[in-house]
Amino acid sequence: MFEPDAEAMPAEQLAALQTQRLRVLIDRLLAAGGVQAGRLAEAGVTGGGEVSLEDLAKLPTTNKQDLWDTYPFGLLAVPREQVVAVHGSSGTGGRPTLVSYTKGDLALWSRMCARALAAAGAGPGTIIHNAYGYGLFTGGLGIHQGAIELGATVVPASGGMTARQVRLIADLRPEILTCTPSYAIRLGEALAAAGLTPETGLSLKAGIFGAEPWTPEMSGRIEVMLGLRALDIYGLSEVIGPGVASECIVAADGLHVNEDHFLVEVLDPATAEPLPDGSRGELTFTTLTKEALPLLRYRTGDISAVSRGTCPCGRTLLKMSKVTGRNDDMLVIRGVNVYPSEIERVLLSEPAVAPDYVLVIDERNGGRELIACCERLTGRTAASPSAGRSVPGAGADPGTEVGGPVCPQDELSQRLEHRLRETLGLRVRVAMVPPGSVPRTEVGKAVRVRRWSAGEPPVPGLAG
Ligand code: DLL
Repeated sequence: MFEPDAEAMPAEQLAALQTQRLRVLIDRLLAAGGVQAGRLAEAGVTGGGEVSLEDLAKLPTTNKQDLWDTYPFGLLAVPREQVVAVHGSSGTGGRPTLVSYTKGDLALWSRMCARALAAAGAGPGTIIHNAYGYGLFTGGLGIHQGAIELGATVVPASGGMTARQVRLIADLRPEILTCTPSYAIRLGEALAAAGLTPETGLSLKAGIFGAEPWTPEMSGRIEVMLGLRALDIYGLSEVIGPGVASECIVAADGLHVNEDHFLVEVLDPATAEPLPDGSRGELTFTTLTKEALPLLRYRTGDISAVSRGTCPCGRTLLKMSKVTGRNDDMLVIRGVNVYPSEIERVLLSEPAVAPDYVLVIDERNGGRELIACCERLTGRTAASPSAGRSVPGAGADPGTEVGGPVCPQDELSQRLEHRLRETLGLRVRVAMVPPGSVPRTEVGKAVRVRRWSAGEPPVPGLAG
């Protein structure tokens, strides 16, 4: 553990620390004035001293709209001159969400990312290949600063230029890979094409993947392809970036939330009422110690559940389950609500299907038909199981079809269509497209859903 005193703190001590930090935060918000102070005053809160953790649900919330309304610096709780960096995300509709950091915030963020790296087994000197994009996106620089804080050796590969990344991985032999799960697949394919697989001595031991939803099925595929343990890391620009929560390599069954700094609640997305542990709802965070942009009860839109208890790794920090999607990712197809991740789970449960896919909403004839475009797995996208869970069907010679007895395309599509209808109650057309048709992520987050309203299909190889 990077900060064992905090990460393995007894529950009562943690609650006392959170209470004390919450009170200080409320005093700071009131003193800063602006939107959050106004809402606190409306709720009748005049000072932090009167607030306890039990009162949290009565306090006002914040959301992305507040950041947009006050763009770019309206929610600052420090003088503008104390901001040493800004980051953000391009966000929905092209509107950037910008967030600010003081020197103290950057130091905190580095420690949170150092915790995540240490939880994956990294330590001083461990070589970390960081393929999260560097720039306004928080992934690249967040992990970079965390690696330095830990004393590890970071390779700032950033996203894209995959051939160069293959070369760097071959030459520098990193143990840890950090990137989005969709880019891990892209990299795995490129490494395999260059003859670098777990069998030929790929050096990777753990991967820290996040920034987009990914299922356990996707995780299993990545583990087989790259011969590493695939761990999840979660975060969002508004709260700090990556490092809000991350999985440990010991248990790898949920993400430890750094709740000494980020107080977490799970709310009913419709009513905003708090939900009990174990129930899935909207993750809501209060940043207890951030200076430039402290946020009270920030509603993320991300769906997950939390559970408490001491982990075999020794951490007492509660765990959140994998984020299955965002409120606004939900597709409504002929009255059925479905998250892309639910479809992913069904598609990837079929060993003959490659791990990349794209969902097309066909709106050409005034309707809303859903088409799942998948590729058949070939030797290029397969590798023998050597670490983690084994995936049936993996391990073929390059260039051969894998996935058990070769079945015709039509039969495979029909099987998947049947399974999707059984599991989700949804009629989905499954189109098997030629290898290489599904667009690969070169940088950043995968776009899993595309609309088709007129003209050429959005996925080459997809017939009308
Ligand atoms: O994606 C921060 C990050 C960078 C996290 C690198 C992990 C690794 P934003 O660009 O602001 O920040 O996007 C935040 O991405 O609200 C979620 O919807 C989604 N997201 C982030 N991590 C995960 C994850 C970064 N592990 C938004 N699983 C969040 C599912 C994730 N979704």
